[in-house]
Amino acid sequence: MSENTPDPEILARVYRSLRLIRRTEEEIARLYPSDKIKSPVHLSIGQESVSVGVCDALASDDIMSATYRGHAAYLAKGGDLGQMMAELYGKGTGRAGGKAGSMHLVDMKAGVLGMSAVVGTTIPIAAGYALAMKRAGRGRVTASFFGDGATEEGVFSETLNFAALHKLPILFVCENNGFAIHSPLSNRWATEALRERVATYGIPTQAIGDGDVFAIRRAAESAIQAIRAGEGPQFLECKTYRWREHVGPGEDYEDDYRSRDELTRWQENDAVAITGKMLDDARRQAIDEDVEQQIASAVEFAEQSPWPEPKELFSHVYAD
Ligand SMILES: Cc1ncc(C[n+]2csc(CCOP(=O)(O)OP(=O)(O)O)c2C)c(N)n1
Repeated sequence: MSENTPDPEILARVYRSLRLIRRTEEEIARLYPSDKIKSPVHLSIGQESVSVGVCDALASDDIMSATYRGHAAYLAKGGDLGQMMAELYGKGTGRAGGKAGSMHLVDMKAGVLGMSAVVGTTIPIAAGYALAMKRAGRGRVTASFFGDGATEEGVFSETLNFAALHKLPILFVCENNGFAIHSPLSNRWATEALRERVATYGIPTQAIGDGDVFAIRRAAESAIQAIRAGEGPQFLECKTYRWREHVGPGEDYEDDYRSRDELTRWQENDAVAITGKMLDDARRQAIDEDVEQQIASAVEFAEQSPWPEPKELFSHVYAD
């Protein structure tokens, strides 16, 4: 972790966000076998520092898009937890009326543009939003989160080119967890020089190799400053590690595609635990208790909420 001591308010806010995401997803994993949660879940446990570091550096009216592994980014940007949980339960009070599930979270009040199950597809949509924001001229920034696998999609390269050409106000954030489902980078990339590939489009890049949330936050802050100064898109590559299986609540270290030693190395560098230890005990305990209450009331809200009305099946299918 960083040697620079963060500002106490930033430290407390960052810890709260990390802890909320970690505990929410642990609760989702605990509830999942009960079949109350009606959609597949792709957990970010272990990857929280990327979403938190970047979203904490964004302004509240900035915009963010993410992927099916999107609970962390949604919560880090301030998405409503109760409505997220109700969405996972398929309830009518969910963010999308229970129709979208975990992989398609959206909350425009919090600047969450949306997510998609189709790899890479939110990258050009985020660039489109950035183009609209540039034209509106109010200095707002879009951040686009995606995995290392998404950089293999043609649309990634097309979007980098377009964004660089038009100097769009967009921050590209690659959450490089080293795997696309079970395929490691070594089976997919001839070189790991992702930053060099991106730089050929004329986009400045930075890399953070160890999941240090404050290093990610500092990198995001400087990139966002450059974007607001009109310098065009910026790119962050954040190395990270997915602790659970690709989809679902469990672990998959018996599946023979990665070793538990790798997990242990990342767990020793766990941003949630390290950041918590930087706070004094009373402050940390108060935050932890508050987070538990927030999660309990979100679960209660989801459980007590009604199912969508049958007629809702036909709403939002076509534009009015
Ligand atoms: C266009 C497309 N191709 C393939 C898939 C199947 N698929 C789902 S997740 C995934 C891996 C993507 O890996 P990455 O972008 O690194 O994200 P991560 O799951 O590691 O967060 C693939 C290939 C898909 N959903 N969409």
